[in-house]
Amino acid sequence: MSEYFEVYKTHQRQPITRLDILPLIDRSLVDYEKYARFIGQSLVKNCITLQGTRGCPYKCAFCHKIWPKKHMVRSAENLFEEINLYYNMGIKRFVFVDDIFNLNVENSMKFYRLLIKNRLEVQLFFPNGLRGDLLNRDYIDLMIEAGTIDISFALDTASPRLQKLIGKQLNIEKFRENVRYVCEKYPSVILEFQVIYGFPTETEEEAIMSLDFIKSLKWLDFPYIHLLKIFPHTDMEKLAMENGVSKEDIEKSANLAYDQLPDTLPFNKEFSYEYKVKFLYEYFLLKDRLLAVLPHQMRLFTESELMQKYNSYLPGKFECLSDLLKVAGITRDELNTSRCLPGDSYVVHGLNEKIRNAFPQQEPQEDALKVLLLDLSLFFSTGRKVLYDVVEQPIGLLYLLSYLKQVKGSKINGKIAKSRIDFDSYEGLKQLLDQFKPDVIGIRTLSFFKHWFHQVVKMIRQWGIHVPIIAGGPYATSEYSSILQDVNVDVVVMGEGEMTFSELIDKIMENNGKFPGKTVLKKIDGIAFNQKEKPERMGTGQIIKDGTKKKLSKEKETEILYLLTTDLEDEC
Ligand code: B12
Ligand code: SF4
Repeated sequence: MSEYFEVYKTHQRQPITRLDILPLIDRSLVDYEKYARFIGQSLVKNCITLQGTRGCPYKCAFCHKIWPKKHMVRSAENLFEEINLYYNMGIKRFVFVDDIFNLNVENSMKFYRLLIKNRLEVQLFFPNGLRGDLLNRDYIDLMIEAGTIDISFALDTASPRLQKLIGKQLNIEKFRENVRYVCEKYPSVILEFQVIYGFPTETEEEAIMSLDFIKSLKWLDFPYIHLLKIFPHTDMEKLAMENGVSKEDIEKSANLAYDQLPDTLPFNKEFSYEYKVKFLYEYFLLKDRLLAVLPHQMRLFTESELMQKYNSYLPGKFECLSDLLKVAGITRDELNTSRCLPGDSYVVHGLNEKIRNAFPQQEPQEDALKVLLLDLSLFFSTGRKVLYDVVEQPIGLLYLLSYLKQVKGSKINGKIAKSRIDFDSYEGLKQLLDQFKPDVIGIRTLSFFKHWFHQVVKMIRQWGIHVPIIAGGPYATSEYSSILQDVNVDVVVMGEGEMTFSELIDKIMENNGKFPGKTVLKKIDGIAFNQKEKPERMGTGQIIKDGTKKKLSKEKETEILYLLTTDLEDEC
């Protein structure tokens, strides 16, 4: 380990147990009309994404467990209040990012009843999973009566042995009964389904069991077979290594696209290829299946939404529904319906203004601390094409800034910017930074984008910006000690961010806008930092010494920008 590197991790921060104390997030902090052009995880545009619960008591080995073990919920009334606010603005579609929204049965049922009692004609989406074995028929009936039109069920594996091995412990029979019930009684509900392929020690028979499980369900709309990706610092990494997978293969697999076969799989390439072909031809592309599911999908979604979904789901590129039908060998006449939902359905005109009216702004003071929050969890539109390429609203950053504004008021001038949406190139990011001139930068990303994250922070430094950089969110939480080897990152916030980030900002303000010293940092729960003195920051042509910035000439800056941009586009 380098003589310049020693991580100091402070005490773990206690989770917020009553989520209702958090303010309703101030969505006027982002340009919602820009998001209306894209679908998110839910497959619809013109929606509002919410988080209803935090924390999870389960122990799935592949999970990053960025939230605490205890499951915390927003009360039914608090959720209803937020939904009602947007419903009155004309929004009808609401998406939950939760993994296990239904774990607290009582509160979630109360929430559905509130929607029904108040006659809110909403559409609810649960694209990230409900725990399928915890449902029962009454619960399912109620959630669908309340407006649920999309549910994702995560089976992961149909093998009881593997269920045990990966710590998921799903009651497979109960799960099967519930998914079947939805398929049969509510064929118009869009069903997504998650299976993982390639667990350590998984046998070919076990993999086939999962495929057969899918094939037994008539019909699933979007069944996913994810190739197992083994992420560092997860229990899956330990499990894989205990079962003979080498560290080297794990590291090599990290940079593969989601459709490339990693060497960590316990199967040979032929089997994997046949498996994929079977899945496609014996299920996904079956004419009967498509003829059954497409009319429902077309009734619920616009053509543009459907095409964005199919393009994020399959590696190909469909311009319009006819392309998809051609691949499936289906004519328009064979479908019971000829048109998708009209393109302007669910559009709310003047949404930004309506949101602004609901969240009146306090003008920041002239000397307010400028806090820029960047979400780097989407490559630029010119970058590498990846599966699951959907545009999610940056609700993590909205939570941070809404809370900060609540406690600091006009002393904060905050801005949120998301890659591809608010800046779609390195030049765009540079412009944004030049205009806003932040005093502090906070960044969120997923481990999947880590190389890009480090390139971006390096560039920020090379542009001569030496304000504190605080990393938070999924990548920072799961890999805090690797992230801190990057001299450009000052501190990492782990897990839930509101209280920790706000305390850090407090200390920066108390220190006249400068980053606090190590003695102060050590008293802030929930962070990690490098406690060794760093070497001088090495930006191209730019060195920071004792806080004195040397300015680059304009020509040099443009030259560096050009070099870095060409370099980086190869990376992504
Ligand atoms: C929505 C979602 C997606 C969406 C959108 C992702 C995106 N662009 O952000 C989609 C479907 C695209 C997606 C994809 C994937 N996802 Co995902 N996803 C989620 C999910 C369900 C919700 C995220 C969310 O909005 N949370 C709610 C908000 C409020 O939380 P938050 O953003 O984390 O913010 C809080 C804190 O983290 C912190 N914080 C956040 N940012 C910052 C910044 C600063 C400066 C600070 C101080 C604090 C801070 O404070 C916030 C408030 O407390 C999470 C699980 C979860 N329940 O969080 C997984 C999760 C983020 N995904 C995960 C993974 C692994 C993936 C995939 C790689 C899946 C795969 N097949 O392997 C793919 C990535 C592929 C791709 N092309 O992007 C992991 C990430 C682990 C990691 N280390 O990166 C998670 C945590 C699931 C898990 N438990 O393992 N995902
Ligand atoms: S994958 Fe979902 S259910 Fe499993 S431990 Fe993670 S958050 Fe919990």
